[in-house]
Amino acid sequence: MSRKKLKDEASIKVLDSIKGQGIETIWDRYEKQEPHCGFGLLGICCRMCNMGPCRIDPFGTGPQKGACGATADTIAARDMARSTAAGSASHSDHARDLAHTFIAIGKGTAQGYSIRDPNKLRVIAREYGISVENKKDKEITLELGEKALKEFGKQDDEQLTLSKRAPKKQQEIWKSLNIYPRGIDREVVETLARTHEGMDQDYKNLVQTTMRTALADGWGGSMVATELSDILFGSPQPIRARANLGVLKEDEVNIIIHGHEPTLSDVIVTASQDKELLELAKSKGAKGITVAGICCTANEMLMRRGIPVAGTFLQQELAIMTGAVEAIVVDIQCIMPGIVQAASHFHTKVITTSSKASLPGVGCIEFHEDKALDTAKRIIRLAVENYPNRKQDIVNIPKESMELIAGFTAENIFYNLGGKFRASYRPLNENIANGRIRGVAGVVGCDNPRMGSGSYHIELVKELIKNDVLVVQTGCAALTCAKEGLLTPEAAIEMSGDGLKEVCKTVGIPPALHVGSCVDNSRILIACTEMVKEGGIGNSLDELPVAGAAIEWMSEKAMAIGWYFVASGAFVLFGTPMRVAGSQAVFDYITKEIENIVGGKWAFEEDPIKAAHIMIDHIDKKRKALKLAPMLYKQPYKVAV
Ligand code: SF4
Ligand code: MSK
Repeated sequence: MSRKKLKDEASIKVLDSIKGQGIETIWDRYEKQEPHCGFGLLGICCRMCNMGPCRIDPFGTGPQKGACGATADTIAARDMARSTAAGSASHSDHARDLAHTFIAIGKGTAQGYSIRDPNKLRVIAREYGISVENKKDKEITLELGEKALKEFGKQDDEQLTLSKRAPKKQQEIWKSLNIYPRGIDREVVETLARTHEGMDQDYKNLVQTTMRTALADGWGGSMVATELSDILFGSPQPIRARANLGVLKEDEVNIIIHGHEPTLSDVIVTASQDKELLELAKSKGAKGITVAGICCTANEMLMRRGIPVAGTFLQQELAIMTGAVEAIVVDIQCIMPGIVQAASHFHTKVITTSSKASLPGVGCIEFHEDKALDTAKRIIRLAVENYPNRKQDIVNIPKESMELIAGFTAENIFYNLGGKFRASYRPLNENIANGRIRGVAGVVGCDNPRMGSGSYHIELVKELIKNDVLVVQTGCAALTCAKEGLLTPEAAIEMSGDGLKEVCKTVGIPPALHVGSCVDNSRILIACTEMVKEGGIGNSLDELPVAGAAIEWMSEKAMAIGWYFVASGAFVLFGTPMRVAGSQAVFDYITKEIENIVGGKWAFEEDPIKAAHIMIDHIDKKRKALKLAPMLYKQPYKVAV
């Protein structure tokens, strides 16, 4: 029963409040799907052509080949490649939209935007080979937007962010394996072509295209999205805010922004402070307007503007079920169709804003840069006018919300670890080398009713920090841990091992650092590269004592992220094996053999404590290979789990 693992008090209270009212949630629908189709779970069902669907018998007594002759190996690897391409496309299309916004700003056709980090604009423009001398922001913005856009369609040339930033050893490996990505679009299209019926049947070749496409995302599409967002919306700095459903206000108009793209939500936040709209809200009986985020739109607005977080992916329906949300404004990705059904029981208006993410029967106020501010004001007006329709007697906002610090980046971590006078990765590397910090782990990704409904992230992070592993977090994993207090120095330092505690206390940082949204996993690539550059704990990414996990992964984007880290030399753990367990050959290849090829590999473990120790074992293996000092303090770490 999936709900049994849900530990978040606020969510449980909302679920209890709707009992017996015939209102469905993701947990109800998930349970109705059980038991899940074994063929699908194992990845041995193929629907690539109309001779199928074909299924491979996992017990060896039934068919071992599809009608065309495809084996379990081909079918599983082909499915994994396609999903990774879809995930890469999602991140990268988000980046493309930002490039378009840059062009619109440069041409003067965008409304309501200004470049908030003109220094970074110049740094990145120079990296793209654009001369910035004596040029105005607008001019550079246009040139950078156009150049960034060209990255997507490159046919043979290398992507700039990748060729200029990735460690040399990784670049050499990618070239020797023919997985050095070209244009983002080209890689996605090629993977789709290669996975068509009658095309690539060799699972190793399919893993190769999977890695190349994912690398195009991590070092390309996602990285472009991160950099352009920093320039446009401001580079994050550590900022305090609050997270969980308790951030909604009983006496204010509540607007939820949900999805991934900050382009409209940033303007919505600005418009929510508009005097006229605030007056309108007062005239309707509300004391003000609260904008709160869900999913990665939340992360984007949280780390740049301190906007409160209403919740994670799994809380999108629950926010509506508090009865206190006037509008939920969605852009792209991770928008559950279930919110429409949820909203039908309350007064909440669901507003879609992208023609790429439509919901049946739901009105769309399409967002375009040239009318961004007008659109934002129109949306807020709609929400405000909906406030009198709220039934105050059924409003049930749980009290729970927790303080957090968000907004660490690969750049500002220099200052936070080294202080103003010693701005470098040296203190981090030194503390890893001398055994105060065991290593670094990325704990990222979705929350999933199949796993712990968020609770696995919390258990995993607690076990890692207890064993002196510094944690960096993005996506809903970060928001989940924020709700538990793991993103504040005050609440979390005491849960850390003695070495990590000493470092965090000295520097005043939490043991789990929020580094952003899903596309911001690219910041982790950059931070790892900086650790290599600083020296002393490995000469390439695959030598570093680091590991990553998306234990509750749900989306295809998580597969793209996992694969670009593995292809970059990292160890990545997922709770479940990406629908490849039906092919022993593919499973063994990606969990064992591949380490000798790219330096990284996969592991799958659903138990969060065991998962933490698998990651710790990997970090210790790397420490041993580097001959780093033994851990400084006696640890709770037990080798056998
Ligand atoms: Fe079946 Fe082959 Fe068609 Fe897949 S591609 S559905 S295995 S015939
Ligand atoms: S939002 S991809 S549920 S992390 Fe980026 Fe959360 Fe996963 Fe969506």
